Amino acid sequence: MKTAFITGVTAGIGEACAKRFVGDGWRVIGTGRRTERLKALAEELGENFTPVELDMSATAVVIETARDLPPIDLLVNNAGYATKADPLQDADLDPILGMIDTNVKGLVALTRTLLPNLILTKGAIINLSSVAASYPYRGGCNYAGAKAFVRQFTLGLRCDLQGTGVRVTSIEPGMVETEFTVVRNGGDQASSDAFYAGVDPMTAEDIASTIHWVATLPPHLNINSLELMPVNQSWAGFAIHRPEA
Ligand code: 8X3
Repeated sequence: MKTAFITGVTAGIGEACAKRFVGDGWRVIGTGRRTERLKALAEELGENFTPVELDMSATAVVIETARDLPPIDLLVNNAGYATKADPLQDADLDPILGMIDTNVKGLVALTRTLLPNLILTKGAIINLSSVAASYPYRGGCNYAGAKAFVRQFTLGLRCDLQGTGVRVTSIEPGMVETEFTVVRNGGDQASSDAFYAGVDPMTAEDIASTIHWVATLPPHLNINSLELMPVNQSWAGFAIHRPEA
């Protein structure tokens, strides 16, 4: 039986991944901060799901947790979030630094600590980046910067792991309707609903299916990066400011 270690399983893409992999006969070790949700997921998924309470911003605990794990075939670095989309000149610094702790430092600490384990199993690493890694937008510089780090970390890690058989993939979704925008907007469900209204956005299950597909490809095949958007999302042009003469 294969084992996946998935971070951030208490909602959204992480939760959908836990369900998808357990449903396909994998053992899943899933982390999250919210005890009640972990408990509910454990009840739903049964003995092949092991819940681990973990805050990815607590780097020392992340390292300790990763050191004690049994052999892992797949690491899904899913945990992460975005802070409010305020222009940096108007934004509070503390939430931004906290987001970098989770989205960047926690991910690096976990991956580094699990590498000997994954090299032994010739496993796979799937990192959740974002379209924001490649396309800037107003109010997104911190989140986009963190996700650009994840993308480039993933590609560089492929070079480091050359010859080990370990596969590494950056998954880069656009609009997925989860708690992502509720969290980004400080708990404002109505503004999240408005953001996704009429878009027919991607679902957490869409991304979980993609991750499952990537993870179960033949071992000689590596998807380096995979960008996904709902059909109704694409790109805007450059913003041009023309000061009045
Ligand atoms: C977030 C992607 O398109 O919702 O990772 O800003 S988008």
